[in-house]
Amino acid sequence: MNSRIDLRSDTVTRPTPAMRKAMAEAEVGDDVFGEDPTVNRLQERAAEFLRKEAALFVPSGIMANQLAVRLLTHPGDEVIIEAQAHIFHYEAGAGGALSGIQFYPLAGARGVLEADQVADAIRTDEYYLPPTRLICLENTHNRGGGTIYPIEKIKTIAKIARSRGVSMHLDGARIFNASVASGIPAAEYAKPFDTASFCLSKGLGAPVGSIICTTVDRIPLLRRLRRMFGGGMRQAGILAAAGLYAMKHNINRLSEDHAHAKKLATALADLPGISLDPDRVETNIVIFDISKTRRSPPQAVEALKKEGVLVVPFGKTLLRAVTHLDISAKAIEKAIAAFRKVFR
Ligand code: TLP
Repeated sequence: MNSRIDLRSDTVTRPTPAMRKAMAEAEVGDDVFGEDPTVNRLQERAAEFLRKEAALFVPSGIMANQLAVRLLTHPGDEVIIEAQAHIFHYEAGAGGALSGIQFYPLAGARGVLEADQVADAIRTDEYYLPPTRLICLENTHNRGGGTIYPIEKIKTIAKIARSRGVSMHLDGARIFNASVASGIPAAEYAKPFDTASFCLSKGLGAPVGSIICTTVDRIPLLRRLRRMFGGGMRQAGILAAAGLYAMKHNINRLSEDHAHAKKLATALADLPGISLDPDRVETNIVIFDISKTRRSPPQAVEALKKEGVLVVPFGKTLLRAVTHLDISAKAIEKAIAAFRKVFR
């Protein structure tokens, strides 16, 4: 398996020896009692990074998102979301099941909503309408193709939300990809949001864990909800140490992943039957259309697998390739050669 070039997701990275050393040496305690010093340090560090008052370490990006939804809504409320967003598309119906909310999905352009669309979707205050309580944005936008949410759009949407009494959550699973690619600090992206999450287990290369940042006064309720959702962990400092290591060493290097994605996209765009615009590849996600080849996505996935390259089907005619810490420049060359062999 190790010789395979695994472009299925940036979640597939394995901890390096240095990260494992940091994990092995971590000082630990029982985090359900709030007594794990390494978890506490990670939470402080994460809050500092996003310039929020406080942060909570949780097992997954989905839990961070769903805690935010639960925290900021009541059953029967409505949540405005882009129709391809992870929270709506990939979280197994959790918003309805765990928080009793309904979503109002809006179609965005590569995941990005216009402020007018959002403004029009906020319900007026009538007893027969569901109250709009929350707007969720995703940055970078995964199914949009790793799209960076333009900061001005975020600010405008947030201004509208505030004026209408609606909360804002950022699914910032890949916020550091957005930040490194655009040069805009992650804290600036997170600023207009009541809650902002990010994943340690994607581009940053930690094995497990996500963070949700918010105000200090919301932390007791968040801790209670995390327990309710079964996400309280005990000697989690072993995992938090990987997170601290990841935040120290693996943020700036994300630019390498972006360069690799661009290189891959540029090569793929030249192949007959593959459609994509490399200019639209802004970060580490490359989504491309293969409808003009004679292969279905599962067939193409199999053919590429035989050549030692792993990607995932991403819709009826689409495949997705994601670059990450475990993909070297040489691996990108090899992947390009494999794509040429399969699609020429
Ligand atoms: N995304 C995964 C799959 O679930 C699709 C991937 O391979 O990209 N927010 C965003 C924007 C995500 O892309 C993901 C994972 C999550 C949240 C959930 O994170 P985890 O898997 O830690 O629960």
